[in-house]
Amino acid sequence: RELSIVLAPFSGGQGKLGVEKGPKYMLKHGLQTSIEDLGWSTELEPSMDEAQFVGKLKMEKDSTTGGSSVMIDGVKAKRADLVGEATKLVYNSVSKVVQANRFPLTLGGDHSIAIGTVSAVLDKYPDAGLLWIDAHADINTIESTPSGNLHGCPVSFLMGLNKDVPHCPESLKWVPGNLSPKKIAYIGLRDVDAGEKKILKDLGIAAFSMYHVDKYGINAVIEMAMKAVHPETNGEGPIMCSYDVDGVDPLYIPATGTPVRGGLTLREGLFLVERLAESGNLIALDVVECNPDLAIHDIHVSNTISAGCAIARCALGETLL
Ligand code: DIR
Ligand code: MN
Ligand code: MN
Ligand code: MN
Repeated sequence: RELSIVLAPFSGGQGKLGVEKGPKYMLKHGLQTSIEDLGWSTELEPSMDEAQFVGKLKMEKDSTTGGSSVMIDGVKAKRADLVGEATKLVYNSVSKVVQANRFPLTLGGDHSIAIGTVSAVLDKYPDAGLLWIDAHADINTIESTPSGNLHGCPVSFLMGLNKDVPHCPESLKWVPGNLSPKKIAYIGLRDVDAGEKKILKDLGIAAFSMYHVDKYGINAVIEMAMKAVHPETNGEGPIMCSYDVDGVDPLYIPATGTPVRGGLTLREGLFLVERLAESGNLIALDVVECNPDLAIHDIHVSNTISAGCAIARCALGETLL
């Protein structure tokens, strides 16, 4: 069992600096050794130069030209050039890893980086199902986005929903956009924009909100999600998990950019990935949106980073007994 930790220290998909520090903090917490202790041989795969992107972000904030944003009906797809560039670098790294039959564990960074990870995984495993753990659906198009933040849009790019939209950013045209709406299931949703609700409904996407977690329990929800992405084989088949830590309640994971109360308990959030590990079907994992700079107290940093690391370890086989 061989694994590469792909570092994706990118923050341009949203507006709060600090989320690029996620990978560094998780490594400092001892993540690589603890994964080795689970029996994996590991390697680091840096995908991009953190300082280079932070430098560009700062430049852009200082600049008044706004040349890198695309304005559509008064809404900007913010920093689309940087998101296009960064996600392509992540795509290149994850492609190298999966093509070498290694497991890609990608550490964000904001959730826009999943444009790169999922595209690379689908090249290698076209039949893969995608479980998207998040308070948010991240399926806004460049037309529906209320914020212009591209970390709220990765799924629409993965599905090719922006292809026919005028002014689709040139920088993101490399994205294959071939994820089928039948191959994704959400768990943990509780802050979904009106435009996103319409897309989920129109495309018939499997979406389990916190309502469903409360109603059926997390075990039943994960079984339903696995069956939703692999209906012909009763839930069996390759699964990728893209895990936004804001899926878990901010009580447990406070240092994240867009916290929403009423989320998964820490145990529910860990059970999810323990169950995926147990299935033997997990082929790739992202852990994104840990932002140590948003903590008010030091304890918030350690709670967030230790929970982020626990998500990775549980997905990779750590058990309580
Ligand atoms: C909101 C928030 N739906 C947006 N999205 C977030 O900006 O599109 N995604 N926070 O993680
Ligand atoms: Mn989110
Ligand atoms: Mn919102
Ligand atoms: Mn997200």
